[in-house]
Amino acid sequence: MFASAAVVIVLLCSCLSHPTFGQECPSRQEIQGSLKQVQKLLSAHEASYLQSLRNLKKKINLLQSNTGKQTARANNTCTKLDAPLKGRKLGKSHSVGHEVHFLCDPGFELVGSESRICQDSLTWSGQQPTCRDINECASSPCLNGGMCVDEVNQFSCVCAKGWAGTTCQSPVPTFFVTTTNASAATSTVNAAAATTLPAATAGPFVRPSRCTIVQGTTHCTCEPGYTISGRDSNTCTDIDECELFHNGQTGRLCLHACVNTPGGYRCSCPAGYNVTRDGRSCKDIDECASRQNNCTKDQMCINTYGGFQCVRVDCPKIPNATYVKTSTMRCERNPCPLDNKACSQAPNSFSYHYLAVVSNLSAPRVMFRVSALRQMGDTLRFSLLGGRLARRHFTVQRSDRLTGELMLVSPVQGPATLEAEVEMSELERRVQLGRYITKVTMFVSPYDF
Ligand SMILES: [Ca+2]
Ligand SMILES: [Ca+2]
Repeated sequence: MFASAAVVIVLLCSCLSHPTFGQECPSRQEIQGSLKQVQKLLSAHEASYLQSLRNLKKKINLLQSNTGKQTARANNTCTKLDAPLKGRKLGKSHSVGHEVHFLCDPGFELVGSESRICQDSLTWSGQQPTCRDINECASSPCLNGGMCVDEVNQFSCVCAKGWAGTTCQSPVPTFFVTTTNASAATSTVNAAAATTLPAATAGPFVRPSRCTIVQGTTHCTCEPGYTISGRDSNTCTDIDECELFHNGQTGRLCLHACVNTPGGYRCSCPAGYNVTRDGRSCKDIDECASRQNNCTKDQMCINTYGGFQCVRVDCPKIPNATYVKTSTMRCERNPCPLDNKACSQAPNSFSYHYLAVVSNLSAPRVMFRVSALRQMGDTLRFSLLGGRLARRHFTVQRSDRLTGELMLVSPVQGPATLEAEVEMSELERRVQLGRYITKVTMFVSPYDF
């Protein structure tokens, strides 16, 4: 088209500059008509040229942004997330498509997102969660004017005078006994000085009362932690707080055991625990951190609730395949001889993981995750191996394209040790490319703390 326009222009130019050159020149009108057509033609060309330029620019921009995305995808991870205060984070991978879950300690409730996914945009879905102390006092459980004190996972009542019990439900026998003594003057008498206590009731759990005689009326009182019981106002007996507050429900005095003492009480914990600073709860002793363990050098110390375990990873003995330890908790298969199918079908690796949990942990919950770094082949499969016990308490499910999770499906009553094996297999057109076994051992404490 450009060529034909150029010929027309050359022809017109030569006619205009040399009108008598001997060729048949068109009339002026015809020339103007032709020039208009040429102008139209050029405008059309200019428009189409500009359109092509715009398209080309668009394509270049698209290419540039795609290259940028691929660079980001090369280290395609979201920023690291922290566990909430008084809570835990499950899941370590921050790669695109991976999920992390959040749990709160007992007595705390989660506010915000329970799970967050690392999105394609390299940002996390949802909101960062926090753990909020569950207010056990919200239902006003303390009766008869008692004041409720919210504690971690429980509450306690500070009862108004004259009331006792977990929820201040029971009236307390009065500490003041009024007797009439017509002959007595106003004086303070130590009752024990005047009366010899019977041997059977003597001892640290029995104390003399303090009596004041005011205008012929005797008022007897006891030291804190003691009360006048029965008719004998001269004798104070220890209040058995453990008995008085004995109630298996929320407002227990002690997390574990209560020991009555003269004038008070104390809480005790099973072996392997220390009593907490508030004197009422029990905290596990970390024998592995405090070197209070007898694990040998080739063993690993696993701290458990109420104790510890010494474990040693020995690589499995499987016919046709040999394994070598590549780290404290991992064994990998040595290269197989050519054409040894039995060897190449044996698991490529065994990984070992140990978890310590309390008894009766609520379920369902994710206990462990297994992820493939990248997908080989066309199918990735996760399955649960192991005996009936493992199947009763665990299941394996997929959380994203490359991750399988071991879920606890029913609470486990401790003490117990459970083992589960998660197998991850890679397949290409139903032919197995590799098998990776993760052995998870869960130590369940005898107590729910
Ligand atoms: Ca006592
Ligand atoms: Ca321990």
